Amino acid sequence: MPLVAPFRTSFGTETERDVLLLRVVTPDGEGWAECVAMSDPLYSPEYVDGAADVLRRFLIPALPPNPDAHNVERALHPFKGHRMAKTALQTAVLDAQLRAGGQSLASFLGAANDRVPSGVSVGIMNSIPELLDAVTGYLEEGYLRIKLKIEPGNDLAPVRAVRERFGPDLLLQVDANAAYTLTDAPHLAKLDPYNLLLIEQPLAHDDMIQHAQLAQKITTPICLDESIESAAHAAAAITLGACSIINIKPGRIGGYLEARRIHDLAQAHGIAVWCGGMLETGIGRAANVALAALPGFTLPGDTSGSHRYYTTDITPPFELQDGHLAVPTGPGIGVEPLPDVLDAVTTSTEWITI
Ligand code: OSB
Ligand code: MG
Repeated sequence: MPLVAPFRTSFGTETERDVLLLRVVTPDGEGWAECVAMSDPLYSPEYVDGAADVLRRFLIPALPPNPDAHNVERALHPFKGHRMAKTALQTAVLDAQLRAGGQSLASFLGAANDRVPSGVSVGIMNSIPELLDAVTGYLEEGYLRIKLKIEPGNDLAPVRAVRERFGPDLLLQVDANAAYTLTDAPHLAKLDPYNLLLIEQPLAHDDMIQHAQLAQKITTPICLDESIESAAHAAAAITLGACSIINIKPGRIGGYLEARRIHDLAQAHGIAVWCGGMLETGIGRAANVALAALPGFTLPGDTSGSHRYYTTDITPPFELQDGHLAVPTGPGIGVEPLPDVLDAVTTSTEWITI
């Protein structure tokens, strides 16, 4: 699916997404989920064709006879890694289970809100004027928080320009996608005066100790994304002081059950969480918006409207109302693909019977 505009991060430029959707048909009904793996293993070791392979070869054949989210999680546990593939399978089963029982995912997870505040993740631009135009457009649409992607050489100047143009009240944060090392601490400290909400994943995903050391050297709160692959990682990060905020992406950590565990753990420790994104279609977005409605999600997420990503989404589009997205109320994830749109963008289909 083509993106409305190229999305550049410190790890690469995306112009389209190769989306893997799962449709699970059980005796009780059917469910949908989206795998967030990208085409290339640049954000994480997973990639979409690898996810399809591990699903086909190992994960789907391991499904228990009467699958539900909990027994699927247990059945997939022996397989190391591949959390994006596992999330898709567990979520499709959970959607089927909830649809059969007439319960929404938001209600199942323990949502406290019927709408969630929307932030937007702004890619690295070719020039500052281009960046200021993009941010202006998003603020006019009502986005409540701006996240700037940064990388060495594209950090202080864009942050300064956006802060100067839009003033001290703008909720502003940055995401480095692991582009720095601890030796950059004095440089990253130059972001301190700009009063950022947080800096997301400044160092490598396995630099947990180094993040704790960086936290002693800068005043901007550190938020971890790539480093948090499980609730156990979240517990380690909190204990070490490696972060004071966590970006929860269900796809990265193996599912919505584990996402809820991280939420509960963080809440118990006074750590703020927010819901990240992976440029999802409406299928993945619906589930993320349900999660973001839990009470510990106290910061706006990368839960943007469908048109920030796609001209034509495969579900009815999520649209901003006063800077918020409504939490779906229907059974399961509450949305389904529009058959005609889905057909038009489908490049291949495979049925696997077990
Ligand atoms: O690091 O949060 C990230 C997109 C793809 C991969 C990684 C990231 C992102 C984003 C965009 O920042 C989030 C979104 O709007 O879906
Ligand atoms: Mg990130």
